[in-house]
Amino acid sequence: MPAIALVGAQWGDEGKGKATDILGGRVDYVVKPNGGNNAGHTVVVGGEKYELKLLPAGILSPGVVPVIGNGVVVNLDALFAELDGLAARGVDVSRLVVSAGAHLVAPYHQALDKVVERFLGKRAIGTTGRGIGPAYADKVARVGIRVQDLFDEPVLRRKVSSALASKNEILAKIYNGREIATDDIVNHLLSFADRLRPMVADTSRLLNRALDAGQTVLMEGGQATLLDVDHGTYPFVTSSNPTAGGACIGAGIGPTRITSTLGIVKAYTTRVGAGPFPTELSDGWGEYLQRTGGEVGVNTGRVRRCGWYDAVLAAYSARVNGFTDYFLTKLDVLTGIERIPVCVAYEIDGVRHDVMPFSQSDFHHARPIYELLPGWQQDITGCRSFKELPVAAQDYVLRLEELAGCRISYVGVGPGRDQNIVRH
Ligand code: 2SA
Ligand code: GDP
Ligand code: MG
Repeated sequence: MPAIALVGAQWGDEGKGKATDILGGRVDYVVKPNGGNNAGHTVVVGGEKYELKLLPAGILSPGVVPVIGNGVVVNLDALFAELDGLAARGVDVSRLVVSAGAHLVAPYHQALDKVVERFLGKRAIGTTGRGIGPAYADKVARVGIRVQDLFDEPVLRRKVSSALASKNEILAKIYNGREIATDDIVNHLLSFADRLRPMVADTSRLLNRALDAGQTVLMEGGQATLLDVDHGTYPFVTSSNPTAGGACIGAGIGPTRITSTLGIVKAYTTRVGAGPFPTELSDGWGEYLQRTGGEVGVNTGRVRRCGWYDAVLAAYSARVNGFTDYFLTKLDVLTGIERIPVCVAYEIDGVRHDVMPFSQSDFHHARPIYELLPGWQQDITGCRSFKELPVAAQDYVLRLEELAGCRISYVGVGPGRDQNIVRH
């Protein structure tokens, strides 16, 4: 009855979609516990490229039941557009199950997201503009609309009306003085109700019964640890808990069910949006990693900021998530670099820090202290066992493992489903 939590260890885009996809053959359910259509996973299957946003990557594995958990915020326009797009490409989307407890992203959430970013000006977070923060804010303020509300029209109407009452003054400013009418929102949401109804279930019950029956559940975290609203680089974070603890809450599975916690970590570091990033490269190497690694946001098309591997960050992530294993992705992108810098500590206002500082003011001043590791020149994209890797590449992985305090059980050497090395 194993439950596996799969979590991004850096600032996202580590390759969680690909990791989920390759585990897909061994699991029965893949549940997305957090986030919404701000996520973006690129999965390459048999040379075909799929870009998933709101749906869990498990939808691409025929034997898997994909689940949208209660911790997700669902934009119904985005959900059906994505389902229709995949169906048109021949993917069977009929197995999808959606939690009755998941919250909805309404059009006014998106409008608020954009206007708040505009007001913040230079201090903007660099959100994806998908209304994620405002939808989670309503959830916590207890004025959110949930999937189950679509099937009780009087309740839906009451809830939309009270959600709008608290924000119509602000919304009127956004929409040039025009208030949003409750009816417009209610009718828009209700237009999806009939199509959604057969997919809706008590997903916590479904998943726990599956675990009781000896089936395997994979929780596929969106975003990543350093974007976690509690453990990330606040306020430059998303508005959910994309860590292993958050996965339990967002799926309705108790922590004692988890048998392995897999951290996905890239062999270098990237970040989209604003916020501190000690190993960021503003020289030609940043551009080199961006180009060689194809680092462009799946959702927004934004170019990702790039930097060297940060071992302090990886050890922090291993700690707050209790990782049992790391999946190190994109090792192939480093091929051809003569000496590869790895950040092993920070210098903050003249003092060396071997662990993540607890103060964000300090983290904003952190300067990387690098160790230089020998690189390799041979193409590694065809390697399928650890010993096939050049010795320098093996040593790079082993040094990262030593610094992370958690074993590196998988290594990615290309975007394809089969381009991996399994060590344990
Ligand atoms: P939001 O929209 O409120 O969640 O934004 C808050 C911060 O979280 C970051 N964030 C992400 N970072 C990396 N990847 C994400 N998904 C897409 C992708 C991003 C894209 O896979 O490429 O297409 O730009 C993601 N989602 C949220 C965001 O940049 C803010 O820093
Ligand atoms: P996610 O948000 O964590 O699922 O990651 P994204 O899909 O946004 O970004 C990861 C990108 O790296 C995708 O384009 C993947 O196809 C690609 N990728 C994943 N693993 C590897 C790898 O080992 N090598 C290479 N070259 N690309 C990879
Ligand atoms: Mg992504």
